[in-house]
Amino acid sequence: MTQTAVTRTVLADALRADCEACAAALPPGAVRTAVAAVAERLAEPVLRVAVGGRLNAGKSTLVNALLGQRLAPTHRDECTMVSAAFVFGYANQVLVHLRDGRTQTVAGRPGGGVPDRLPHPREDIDHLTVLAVNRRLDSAYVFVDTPGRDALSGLDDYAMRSVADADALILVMPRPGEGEKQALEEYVAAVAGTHLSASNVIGVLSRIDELGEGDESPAQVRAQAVRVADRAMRHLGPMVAEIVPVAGLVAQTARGADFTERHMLALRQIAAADPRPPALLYAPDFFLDQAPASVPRPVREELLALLGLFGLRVALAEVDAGTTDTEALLAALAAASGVDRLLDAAAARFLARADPLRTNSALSRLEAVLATAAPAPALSELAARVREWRRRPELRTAELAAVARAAQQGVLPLDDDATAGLHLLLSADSAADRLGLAAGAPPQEVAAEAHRRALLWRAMEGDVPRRSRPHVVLVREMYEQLHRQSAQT
Ligand SMILES: Nc1nc2c(ncn2[C@@H]2O[C@H](COP(=O)(O)OP(=O)(O)O)[C@@H](O)[C@H]2O)c(=O)[nH]1
Ligand SMILES: [Mg+2]
Repeated sequence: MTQTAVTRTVLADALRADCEACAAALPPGAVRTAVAAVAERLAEPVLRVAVGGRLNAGKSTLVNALLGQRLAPTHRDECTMVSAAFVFGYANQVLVHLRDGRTQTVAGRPGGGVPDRLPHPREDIDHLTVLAVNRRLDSAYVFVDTPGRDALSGLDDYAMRSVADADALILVMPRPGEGEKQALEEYVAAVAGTHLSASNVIGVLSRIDELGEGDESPAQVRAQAVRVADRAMRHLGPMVAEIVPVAGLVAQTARGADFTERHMLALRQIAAADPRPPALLYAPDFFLDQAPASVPRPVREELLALLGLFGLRVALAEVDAGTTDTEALLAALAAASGVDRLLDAAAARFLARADPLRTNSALSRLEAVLATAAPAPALSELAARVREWRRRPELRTAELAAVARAAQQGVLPLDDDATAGLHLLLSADSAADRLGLAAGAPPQEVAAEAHRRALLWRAMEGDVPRRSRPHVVLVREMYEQLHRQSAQT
């Protein structure tokens, strides 16, 4: 679970050179600034990951867990309604980017993060950049906390702008129950026409501690969460790479600095109580009332706020099993929360593929600039280069996202083998991975599998509805491209 830096930047560097050449040939103005901004971001070896989802899904809590510090506001106030990117800095400051293009610097909250009040009304603010001296931040990711406002899925127009600007998305999913299916449908609708699909979206089933009746063991809760995640995964198919269940509150505590030796001591006193009240962890009030007298009520309340009943169950089991060290306990809590698995998934699916993901989102931003700019020779040249870039199989994410959506909606009917193949094509990077072969598979094997898949999809061309045919052709062409590439090596 190490967060290595973004190291591979082959595609990003080459695209950056194209942008710089174009910017140098353009007259000063908004278009040149926009192209130069794409180049500048390509020069920063970080991956921008947006965290999206509906109000109260647990996005900000999860962002704090990922950051290992409580920088994102998780209480209800106006600041949770603005997108915020968290960036390593040597000062505790917040850059307020206004809609009129100005940027104002304000002091961060004491200890770091978004202050309670901002010097501008929310409507005037485009987004925030939160600088903090953070031990985990100077690594590979910039996490962007987004506000879900009106939409059930949380991806309304405002949130979508920061999502579309990111290289990848962590979609924090609503708890199951009423509105679950509707919210998933809304997510699929909201990302129509974007590059978002299994190639750059990881789902998180959040607040898993709230599943069930409340008296289940942590293992039972996790098992139930896996079932719910599987169900959502079957529903979303190629629109998300995978869905990881996470108990965000426990994760935030496990990776943050709020749980101290004092809390550890209290836990040990609770564990040592003999007899332990049998109903101690059945309900919050039972815990508050029945914890041993040696643990003052305010500390009981803190423990409950930091861990919830789920976290308390995990923690007490750890202490019962002999854990006495705070760091060891927090490591166990992090593992039980699911956040370690999420970080592993992000490392494998995002960080390991940072080069194509960053290049892809840069191409999208360039395409947006090119779509509105007045004609200029330097821009035509850039546009031609962008079209060339987009023919590379690892950069066809927008087209593939459309295929994924068609498959998810049943417009493109696929059998299980083709579905699994499409998922891999979207969510993997190397030719072997995209074909479901072992890493380091010999070129002949890669070529043969790519050929087999190309033939399968060619055979489907006549069978699918007419409007889905272009999708089938695209996938077939991609397999042919993989075949040609591996046959050449
Ligand atoms: N029990 C529980 N509460 C959570 C969890 N994650 C967040 N919350 C609480 O839910 C509320 C909303 O969380 P927040 O992260 O601000 O949600 P957001 O609106 O999606 O950013 C806060 O009071 C959090 O403390 C969780 O995993 N378990
Ligand atoms: Mg929030």
